[in-house]
Amino acid sequence: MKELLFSGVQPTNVPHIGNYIGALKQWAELQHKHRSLFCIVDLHAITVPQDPKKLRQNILDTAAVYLAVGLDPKRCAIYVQSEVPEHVELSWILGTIMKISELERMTQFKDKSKKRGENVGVGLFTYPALMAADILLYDTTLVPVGEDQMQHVELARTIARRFNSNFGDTFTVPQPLIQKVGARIMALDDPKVKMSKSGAPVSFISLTDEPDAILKKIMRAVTDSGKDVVYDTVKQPAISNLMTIYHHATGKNMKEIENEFTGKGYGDFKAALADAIIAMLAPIQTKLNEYKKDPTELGRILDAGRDAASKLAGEKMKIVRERVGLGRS
Ligand code: ATP
Ligand code: LTN
Repeated sequence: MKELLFSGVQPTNVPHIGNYIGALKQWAELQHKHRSLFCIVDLHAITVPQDPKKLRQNILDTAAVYLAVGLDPKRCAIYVQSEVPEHVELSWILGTIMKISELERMTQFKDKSKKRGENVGVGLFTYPALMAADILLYDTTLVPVGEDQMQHVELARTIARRFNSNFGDTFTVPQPLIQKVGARIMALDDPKVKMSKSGAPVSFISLTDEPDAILKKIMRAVTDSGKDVVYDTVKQPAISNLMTIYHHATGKNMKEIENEFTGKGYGDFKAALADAIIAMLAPIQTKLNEYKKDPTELGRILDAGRDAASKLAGEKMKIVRERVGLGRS
């Protein structure tokens, strides 16, 4: 089967090295192998309150990040979710065959709603229906995401099968694609929680952090009670997390990293890690500044992406409406 790749990032803040290692880095590699759509999921972003002005800016900045990490608009479509309204239409339809109990099981909903207390909108609950729509609308075969999104992709698979069995074969059942190492980068200040854009600034390194800030954050990062640079995610979760970042920044495997720091302490390792992150981000930051200076080019790329996605989405929705019996023939 011809593969089609779909993925997205929420324009909630500047992406961090967890987003890069878990998702964006593999997108840049995969676009060379498969047809790809990369979406800026602004409708998902508003499932928690956003400042409208900042949201608009974040949408453009996220597009610039996509380009800066190496996405090539000649190889893939880059576009804004809300500019292709079929996502919302399909989301509504899929929501009618999703079970409340399925949505109640979603870890992201449980975590985010716990943090927000009473102030939880229905959109945060039905978020997975929109994500399933994003994926199924294009007959996506592969969804490259971080580990935290696995459960949502699983639910999209379940819903594709359910729709196909209720209404006849309509949707391709997608596969998640997860990095072997680095699918879940943990917060620098707490190796028990995932690095997140909505966490405290000391908990993540954003793709736009300056060298000084990177050094400070890495030096302050929590470590384990031991002192050896050894990869053991159970006994040494904090250092193993930092080693995972080092692995992605340098290309060295865990054995090579352990050998490099035998007889040296966490201090030496952290200094080398900060240097490696600074070097990994430098070319991305240079490109990012160039794209941010050229909003016209950015607009042209997003227009072309929207047109390509709209064409596919329009064709698919015609079939879906007919299968469900909506409207008139
Ligand atoms: P927010 O805090 O606003 O929910 P987030 O940091 O979780 O943001 P998303 O926009 O939800 O980021 O995720 C974008 C992509 O990055 C997804 O594929 C997600 O799985 C991946 N990702 C997010 N956090 C991490 C992480 N800590 N490690 C690896 N991948 C991650
Ligand atoms: N829910 C994802 C973002 C997202 C996505 C998607 C990822 C929305 N739609 C479709 C892959 C495929 C997140 O929070 N990271």
